Amino acid sequence: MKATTVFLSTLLCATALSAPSCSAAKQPTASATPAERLISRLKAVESSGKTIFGHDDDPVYGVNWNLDEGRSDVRDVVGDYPGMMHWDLGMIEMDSPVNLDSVPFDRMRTEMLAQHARGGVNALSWHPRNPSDPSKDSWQAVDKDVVRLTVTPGTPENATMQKWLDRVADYLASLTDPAGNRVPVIFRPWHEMSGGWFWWGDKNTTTDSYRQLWKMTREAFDARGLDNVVWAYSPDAVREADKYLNWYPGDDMVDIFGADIYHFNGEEGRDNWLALVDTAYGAAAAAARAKGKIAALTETGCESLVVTDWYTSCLLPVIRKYRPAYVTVWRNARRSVNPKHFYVPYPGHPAEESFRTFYRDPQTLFARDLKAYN
Ligand code: BMA
Repeated sequence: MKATTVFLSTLLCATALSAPSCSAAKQPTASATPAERLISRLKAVESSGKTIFGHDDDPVYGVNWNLDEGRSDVRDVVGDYPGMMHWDLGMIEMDSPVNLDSVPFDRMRTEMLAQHARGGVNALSWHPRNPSDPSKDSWQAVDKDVVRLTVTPGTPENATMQKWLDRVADYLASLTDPAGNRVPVIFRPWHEMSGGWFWWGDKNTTTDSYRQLWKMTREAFDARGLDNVVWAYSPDAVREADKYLNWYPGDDMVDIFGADIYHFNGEEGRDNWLALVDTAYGAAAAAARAKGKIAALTETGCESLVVTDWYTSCLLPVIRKYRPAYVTVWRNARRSVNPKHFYVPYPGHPAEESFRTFYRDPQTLFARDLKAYN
């Protein structure tokens, strides 16, 4: 499907929809790092006016299966894997062999390498435990001062976070192809900070401490010489565009401007979602344009697909209007664990047809389409 061959050198700067800053979108040289090469690919996608489709935890479990090999709810419905696979590192900080959603980290690595080998892209978020009390998860803000304590040298929280960042860095360093080359990954730390639900979120910290937490993270990876990390900034849906950059850590620390914007309340929620996309994604796109960086809808979706034509009546018009480099929908939780928590249809679900139409649309890029963007 959509088998147009796209050469980076001819594509960049070639269309009215070109990357925000053409000078920044150069063809990578042989000495480019894996991160620089991924940035160039994403800019080429943006310049072509197309959008990569992404799905969280795609090939490791689905609504009716768990840890099968070679399976994906997306693939079961459309015959191809998503162009992007999104993952979460939560619990790696505790040295756990499985993440917070019971995905073995070894299997996650194998799938990330397979996705890279088929021409696809990988992205990671991280829901770490609370460094003030690691028995508490990301959503439990036991101490409102936790971010300040975490970024202050000499505190137990700071020592804990340094150790945790080292474990994340070990994992990122272990993402190598069979020839030993590091595989690039989008890393989206400290996400949805504009909301109050995480210990690093707006209700629990100051914007200054937040920015220091980002800087600490970035410096820890840089000190390890990681050259395969592309950094994504992703507030939740801000209701006022001028708030979007409140937590922004700086041009030297971010490559992608994102926004996490979910569709709630079924049919009735349509207008609200569209308005939030206009405001929050609009702010992300404007920042990306102004700074010559990439813009993406970093999380979205309509839980249970209660709007059965959501892919064609909601998401497709939005990506045609804004042309983000990628969109990511959230995970298809196993029915036995959380029966309503899924965002792509599985075989037999009434949203299948809408999703197939979305897949066939020339605007959307799935794994096979991405081979053209090398
Ligand atoms: C959330 C939910 C949780 C999950 C977390 C990390 O939004 O899906 O059930 O544990 O993401 O994947």
